[in-house]
Amino acid sequence: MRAIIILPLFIILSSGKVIKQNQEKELEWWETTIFYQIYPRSFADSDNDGIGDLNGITSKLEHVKEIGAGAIWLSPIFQSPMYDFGYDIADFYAIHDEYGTMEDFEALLEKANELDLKVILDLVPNHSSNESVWFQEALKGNEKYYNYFVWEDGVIDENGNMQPPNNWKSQFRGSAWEYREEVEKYYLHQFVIGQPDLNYRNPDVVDEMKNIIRFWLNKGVAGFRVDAVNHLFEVDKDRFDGKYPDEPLSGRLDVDQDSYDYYSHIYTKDQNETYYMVYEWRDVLQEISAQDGLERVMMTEVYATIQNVVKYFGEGERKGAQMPFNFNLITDADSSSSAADMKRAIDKFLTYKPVDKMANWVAGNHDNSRMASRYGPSLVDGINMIVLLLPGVAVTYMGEEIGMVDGEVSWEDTVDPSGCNTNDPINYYKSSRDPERTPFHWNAGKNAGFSTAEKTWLPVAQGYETLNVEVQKAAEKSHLKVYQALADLRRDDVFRFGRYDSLALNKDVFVFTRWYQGEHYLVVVNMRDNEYTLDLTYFENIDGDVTVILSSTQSPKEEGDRYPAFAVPVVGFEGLVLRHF
Ligand SMILES: *[C@@H]1O[C@H](CO)[C@@H](O)[C@H](O)[C@H]1NC(C)=O
Ligand SMILES: *[C@@H]1O[C@H](CO)[C@@H](O)[C@H](O)[C@H]1NC(C)=O
Ligand SMILES: CC(=O)N[C@H]1CO[C@H](CO)[C@@H](O)[C@@H]1O
Ligand SMILES: [Ca+2]
Ligand SMILES: [Ca+2]
Repeated sequence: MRAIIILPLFIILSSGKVIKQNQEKELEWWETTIFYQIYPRSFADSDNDGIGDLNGITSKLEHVKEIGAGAIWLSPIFQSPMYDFGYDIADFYAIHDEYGTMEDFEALLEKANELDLKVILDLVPNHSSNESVWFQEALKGNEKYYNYFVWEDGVIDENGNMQPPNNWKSQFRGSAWEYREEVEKYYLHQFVIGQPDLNYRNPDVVDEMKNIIRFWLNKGVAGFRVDAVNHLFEVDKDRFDGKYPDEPLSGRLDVDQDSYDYYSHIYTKDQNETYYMVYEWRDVLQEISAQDGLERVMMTEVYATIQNVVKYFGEGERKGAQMPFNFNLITDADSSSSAADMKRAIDKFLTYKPVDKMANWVAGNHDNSRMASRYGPSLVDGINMIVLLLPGVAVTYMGEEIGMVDGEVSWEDTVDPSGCNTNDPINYYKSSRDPERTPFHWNAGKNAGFSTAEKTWLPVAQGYETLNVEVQKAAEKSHLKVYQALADLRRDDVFRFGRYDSLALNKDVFVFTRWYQGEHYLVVVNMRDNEYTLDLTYFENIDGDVTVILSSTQSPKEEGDRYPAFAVPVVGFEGLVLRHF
């Protein structure tokens, strides 16, 4: 009976135009690479002040190369008063002094170049810093810079007190408006008070941001990850008699009125002008690429509906971002997910993305609890198998290659505004992003080899004595070794061009296949601590035996072990890459 069901499916799959296109297409450097995200404050500290820096990163680039990544993406390195740890930029054209100098950055680029690693910077276009020259000039009444920001009159309440213009809330709680006596107006800040939003309805701001992009591309960076891009535009207030309208309630009852999630952000997010802005930035990237032939990339950070996320790819002739980040492995699945949930989370992006665009896979970043904590340490290899072997670009947040977990950061040590603004010494940790930002674990030495300072900017997470790069390099089997093997496998044509199919074999076991020109692989991830014997012949063309190519750290299987495809045993949380000959 199975043959009858599967046969027509096979014909449809193997006769489609899409397949031919994929097979014939020459891939750009970014389409086959792994992007490794570095949070500069926490990677390596070269001068031992407890804060990571550029020279630290340069000294550790070999690690990035060794694990098999081809590009680094640096979280912001620009001059900043650090109210939001670099996402509040005071000078978009300068390096933050705690991180080093422009010469240090140039040295980093040179070293990266030697190692054939591309460097991507974080562009934070939505806002600048209240300590930027632009904002200071605005307060002094310099009209050019005054118009760089979004200003509005306050309203007088029944008691005669001045109140913010409307109910818009900051992503970090409280009003999104802050009063400045100097100009007797409120300015908009969708994020912290120190992050005044830039006014994208002003062509000068649009030009300035394009110049910033050109400045760094001309220095030799290969592209940008663009922060919070769906917050760029606020609604056009001329459509509302010149006053920004209140946002409606979201209906969520689990959060209070000062919380961002209490409202539905129909006027401050996902405005359609945003997409056109991104297309224009892509034009700037193309302009530089035309000079030397190297394709420059843009990745957009947008937490939005999948329909809105894929709009950043562009429309018809209008090219947009090559990688609108796919956060579904962060937002739609975790340790409580079933295999079916996992399948759905993965299929979501693949289903909505345009057929001729690449998917991308992101399981963690500096804003979300670490992958090993969300999925549980036992699933680290399994999730890395998914991220690195699915069709598309892989993104790794530093530490995922060794399975780093969230650090514990006490209320006293908490520095993230998202945690501090809760003013809640008990529940702050639910909002704080410090746990996923604790220093990188290099070895079992002082401060995990990150720094020899007495105190590091965030405490080092517990357990680093056994969970670190040095230990995992020396071990026979480790997350690091599995990761390296995956990065190698990824170079094979089957993972670059191969077709994809997946199944939830039962409530716990997720399996996908990749095949190309007679090569056929299966990736098995058991998401629970249950044992099973799997029948993999549910997949088209899988019969006879399968051979173990790679197994997770806790797996009892060895490379080369063979099993009949209709009876493959798996232990709890096991991850396997199998080959069918
Ligand atoms: C910038 O905003 C922060 C609050 O985030 C405040 O503490 C600081 O004084 C402000 N600086 C200036 C120059 O307005
Ligand atoms: C944005 O959408 C609105 C309503 O759908 C439309 O009227 C407007 O022209 C669009 N703006 C742009 C820049 O495409
Ligand atoms: C999810 C999120 O907010 N990510 C980034 C968005 O931008 C803000 C402000 O720049 C950053 O703090 C976040 O890291
Ligand atoms: Ca330092
Ligand atoms: Ca904005």
